[in-house]
Amino acid sequence: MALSDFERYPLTFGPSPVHELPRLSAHLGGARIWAKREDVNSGLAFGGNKTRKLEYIVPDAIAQGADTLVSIGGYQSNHTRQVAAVAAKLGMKARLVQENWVDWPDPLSDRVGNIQLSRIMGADVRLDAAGFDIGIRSSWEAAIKDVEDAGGKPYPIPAGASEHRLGGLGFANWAYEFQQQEAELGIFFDTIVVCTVTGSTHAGMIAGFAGQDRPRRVIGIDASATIEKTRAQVGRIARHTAELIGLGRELREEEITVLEGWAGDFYGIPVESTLDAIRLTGSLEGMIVDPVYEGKSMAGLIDLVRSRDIPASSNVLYAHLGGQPALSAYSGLFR
Ligand code: 5PA
Repeated sequence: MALSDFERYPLTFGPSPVHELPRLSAHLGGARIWAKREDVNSGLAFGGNKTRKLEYIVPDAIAQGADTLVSIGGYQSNHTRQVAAVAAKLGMKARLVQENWVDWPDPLSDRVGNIQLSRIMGADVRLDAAGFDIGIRSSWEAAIKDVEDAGGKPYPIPAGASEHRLGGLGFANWAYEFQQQEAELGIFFDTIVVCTVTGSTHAGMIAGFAGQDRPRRVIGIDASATIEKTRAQVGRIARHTAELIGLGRELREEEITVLEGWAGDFYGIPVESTLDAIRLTGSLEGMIVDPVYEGKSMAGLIDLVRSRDIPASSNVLYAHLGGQPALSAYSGLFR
């Protein structure tokens, strides 16, 4: 099968915008930096990377006759907020397990930002005391059973829609969408920088770009602070997705690059480089990145450009995956 054989339920506005970040590029004095913006990809509750993944998952949920999307994340999960929006859009219910993934002192963490939006959209939001883990959780399996026992038809969507058979397709498609956009611009981007946690965003990109003629670096910046799990998950999903879309060859080890160094010690806790990146991107470009994900991948990009690990001759694309609603739960950082 090829990617085009998979059904896609449109949830986005179309191709996400691509634009240059000239003041950030000049400030760093190296590579030319551009952004592709999943934070403005949809009219559904601020969109983001999961909205794209869900475009390939929704047809399966509809085909199965599901009436409830069941998913999981932290209190400030962007993913569960996007699941809630998609459920509303489809006229389905959403049952969301929100675990206490981040030991963060803000007393409004379970009320503002993403979780507030999910509640507004009518999701059944249940808090759970369990800590961070990108794997399959018993709380989520229990929620699926709960829905079944109550006579519903659950459709399970794991954390970040990653460990789902179709989870990598959204960003494999992104890679082809971008290839078209860069052809129109007449610029080749040799390096892509993307935040990675549950893995299917980065993995999908790897699988999609692997089928294109010109090789490029797709650098994942870990924001999970559980690097081994994320690296393994990215590799597994990339290989599975490559097979699904008929790549016709094995992915090479060097095609799977997840770098550590910007996550700090804990998922969800920003470190100095995160806050510097948030302020720099905001003040130079008016582009907002969050303290959990994009601030960390932006910190990675900044360092890689400054150190010339990404050479000054490069055109580098920063994949902005969304996530700004969580900023409300981090207000204390910017007083
Ligand atoms: C998330 C994920 P992956 O999980 O596909 O690797 O994407 C990482 C990522 N940027 C990057 C933003 C803004 C994200 O929201 N978020 C998760 C969530 O529950 O929101 C899946 C963890």
